[in-house]
Amino acid sequence: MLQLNYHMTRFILSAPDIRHLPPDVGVEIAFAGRSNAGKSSALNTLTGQKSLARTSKTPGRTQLINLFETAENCRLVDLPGYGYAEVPEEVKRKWQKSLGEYLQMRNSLRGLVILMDIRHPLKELDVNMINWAVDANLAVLVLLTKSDKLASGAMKKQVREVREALSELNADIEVEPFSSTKKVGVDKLKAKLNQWFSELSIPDETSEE
Ligand SMILES: Nc1nc2c(ncn2[C@@H]2O[C@H](COP(=O)(O)OP(=O)(O)OP(=O)(O)O)[C@@H](O)[C@H]2O)c(=O)[nH]1
Ligand SMILES: [Mg+2]
Repeated sequence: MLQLNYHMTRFILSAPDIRHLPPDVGVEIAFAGRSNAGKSSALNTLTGQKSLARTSKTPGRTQLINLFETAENCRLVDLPGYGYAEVPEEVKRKWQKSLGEYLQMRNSLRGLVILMDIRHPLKELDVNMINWAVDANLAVLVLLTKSDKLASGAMKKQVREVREALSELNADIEVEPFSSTKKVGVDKLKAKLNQWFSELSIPDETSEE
């Protein structure tokens, strides 16, 4: 099993749509979730780099498909959030379209880390995303973010409830609390990414003679 050093992760590029992405080979794991869920913060915490991915108090910060590379053919992707109403309709349409295209067309996308604020989990769009990912045969890890915002008892109750709700899907989805500020769940995230990068690589069809 690969043991990647996530601190070595470097930025590759930001793409407005999938036509601007690098060749579709290797394994990509994308961070998805509602606007403001803490996707970009989780990437920074994982990589030990304060401003690798751009974060903001204002939802809708990440508007492009941002690619990072941890090792050769092992990429992490920071996606724009979904479900944020307060952006101009035109902008929202454009970025939700490229998000949808990325999720549906990108061959090297093998897994999704789905992040939900632990205080507001399993909103309709989250459930849709999880169901869609399961149907599309993507591996899924659910992180309940900002776990520092709840007391220990309430935090554990939320984790248990989300686990119970998702167990009905029979889809082997791990659910873990996560906090970027308190560094909770980082080791679980690293372990899952190592597993996925090791197991989910697909042979490069173009290299077969
Ligand atoms: N208390 C607390 N705040 C957090 C945590 N993670 C993120 N935040 C805050 O939540 C806000 C949103 O974080 P981002 O990482 O930018 O969220 P995002 O999901 O990338 O948002 P978009 O790019 O807009 O979709 C910021 O103000 C962060 O500081 C956490 O673990 N604990
Ligand atoms: Mg972001």
